[in-house]
Amino acid sequence: RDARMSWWREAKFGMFVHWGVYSTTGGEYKGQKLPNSAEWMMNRGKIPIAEYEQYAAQFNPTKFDADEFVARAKNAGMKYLVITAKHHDGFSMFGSHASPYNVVDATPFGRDIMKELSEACQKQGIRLGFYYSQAQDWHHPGGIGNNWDKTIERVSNDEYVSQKAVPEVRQLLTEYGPIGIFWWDTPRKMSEESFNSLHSLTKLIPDVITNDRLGDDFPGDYKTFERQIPREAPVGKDWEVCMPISGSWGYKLGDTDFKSTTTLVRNLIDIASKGGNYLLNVSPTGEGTLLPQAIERLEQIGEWMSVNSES
Ligand code: FUL
Repeated sequence: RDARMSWWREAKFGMFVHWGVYSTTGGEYKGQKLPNSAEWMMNRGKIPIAEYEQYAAQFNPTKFDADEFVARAKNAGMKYLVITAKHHDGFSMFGSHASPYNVVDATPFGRDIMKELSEACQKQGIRLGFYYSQAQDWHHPGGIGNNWDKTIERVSNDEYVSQKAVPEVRQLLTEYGPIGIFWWDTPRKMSEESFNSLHSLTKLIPDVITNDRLGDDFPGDYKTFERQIPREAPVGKDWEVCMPISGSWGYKLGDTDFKSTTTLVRNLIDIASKGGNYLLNVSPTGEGTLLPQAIERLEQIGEWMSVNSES
C-alpha cells in the first residue's frame, strides 16, 4: 500500500474539475438562479429527464483544448487531475459503451473528453483520476436520487449498477491509460453485491487509489474532506481536502465568490503542513474554457510555487 500511495503523498496538490451538461447554462434553469452548486441544477430545478437531455444536445465546448487545460494545472504546481467522468445527473463525459447518454453519442461535440485528457496527462506527466457518482444517477431508472420525474418506470438499483455503473467503471479503468485515482462520491445504500462488484473493479488495477466515498464499509485509501480544512490532521490516515476555487463546483453563471490567491496559497500551506493533499476545483464553462478569474489564480499560484517549492 505504501508503494501505491507514495506518488500521491508527495503530490500535495491536484486539480479537481467539475464539468458537464449543467455547465452549458452555468447552473441556471430557464433563466432562474437555483440554490446550491451548479452541478445540482437538474435536482434543484426538478427537471424531467427528457427535458434535461436537451441540454446535452446543446453541449458543444469547442474551445476545449486538453493540452492547454492540463498545462494550466501543471504550471500551477499541481501533480494530478481528477475530473467528473459522470456526476449525479448521469451524463457520461466519455464514449461510454454502456449508456448512449454520453458526450460522444448525445452531443454535437462528439469528442471523448476523457480520452483527450488522458493523452494530455500522459504527455505532461500529470496523474489522471476519475470522479464517478456510483450511487446517485438521476438519469437511469435504477439510479438513486431522482424522485421528481414520475414519468419513468423504475428498475432496481442492482440493475442500474450492473448495467451501467459496473461496465462504465471497468471501461474507465481499462481504456483510458494509467488511472491514478478513482474518486467515488455520495455513498448511498446499495446491495452488498453492488458494493462488492464496484469495489472489486478498483482492486483489479493494483495501482489505483480510491477515496472513502464508496460506502461506509469501504474506507478506501484516503479520507476526503469537503470544503473544510480539518483543525487537526486525522491520525494515521491519508487525507485530502477538496474545495472549489469559487462558491460552486460546476460553472455557475455570475459566480463572484472566487477565493483570493493569498487564501488559496494559505490553504495549500495549511493542508500540506498537516500532511494532507489539496484538491482544488475549477469549473470549465459550456465552451470548454476557464473563467479569467480562475486562470489568473492558477498562474499566480504557479508563480508562488516556482519560488517556494523544491522541484
Ligand atoms: C458532493 C457532490 O454532491 C457535489 O456535487 C460535489 O461533487 C462534491 C465534491 O461532492 O458531495
